[in-house]
Amino acid sequence: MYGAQPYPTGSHSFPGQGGQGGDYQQHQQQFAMQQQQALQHLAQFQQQRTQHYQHYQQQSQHYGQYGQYYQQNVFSVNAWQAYQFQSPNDLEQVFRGIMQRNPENAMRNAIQAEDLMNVLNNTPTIRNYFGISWSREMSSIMLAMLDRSKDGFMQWEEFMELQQCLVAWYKVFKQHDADGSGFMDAQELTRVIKQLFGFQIQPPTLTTILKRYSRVVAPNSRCILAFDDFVALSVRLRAYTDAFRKRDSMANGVETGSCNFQYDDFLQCVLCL
Ligand SMILES: [Ca+2]
Repeated sequence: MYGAQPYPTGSHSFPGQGGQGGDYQQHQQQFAMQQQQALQHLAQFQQQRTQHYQHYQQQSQHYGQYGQYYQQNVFSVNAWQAYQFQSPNDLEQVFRGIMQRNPENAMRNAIQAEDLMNVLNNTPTIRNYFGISWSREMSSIMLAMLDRSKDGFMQWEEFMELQQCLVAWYKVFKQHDADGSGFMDAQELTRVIKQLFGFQIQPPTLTTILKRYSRVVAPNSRCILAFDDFVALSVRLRAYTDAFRKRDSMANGVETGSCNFQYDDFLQCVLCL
């Protein structure tokens, strides 16, 4: 029996108990295989993450340089410091606290849009920082933006990255809200989209954006935007440009500025936000 096995196991294989030795070895092989599969999954995940960041670092001929802004600003702020926590652990405690309230969340180690809304609205330091009330709809949009695992849930890493984005965007917003009214001017928005975020969009698109996201006030029919409108716009601009870029590059190896969408693919891209 031992002779039939490719690798003699010697004293490690319970001499005299051939059957059990075989079971033990089988278990060991199974365990090694599972371990290898887990390692492969981890390597795959790390590779995807690296590709994702490489994608944001790439120069984009047709759609602008948002990647540079993202790298330099989103990762240079400290969300937990902005929220006046003592350490990142305090922010993680808030996340885990809300997660544990729903067994479905705890099972997945993640939260849902309503939980995100509750964290933003009910954590005093976070609420004071932004000074607005977040809607369920906005929370869904923000969750979808960073749902890299595509499971409809927000894991801690995705949550943390969203907080970094929000703080970075809020700093930009405040810089352009000179009178501290809580609104940004249309001209400022145009400048931020083009010069800071670096998206290359045409005047008719800007007009469309203003019609959809701004409100008109007296005097002189000024167009102004609130912070949550600014976030909704920033999320969609980023996500749709990203979706477009991916399909453009995939089709040709280089960006052409145009791409083909299948009907269902298109619906999935827009309906998830
Ligand atoms: Ca997720």
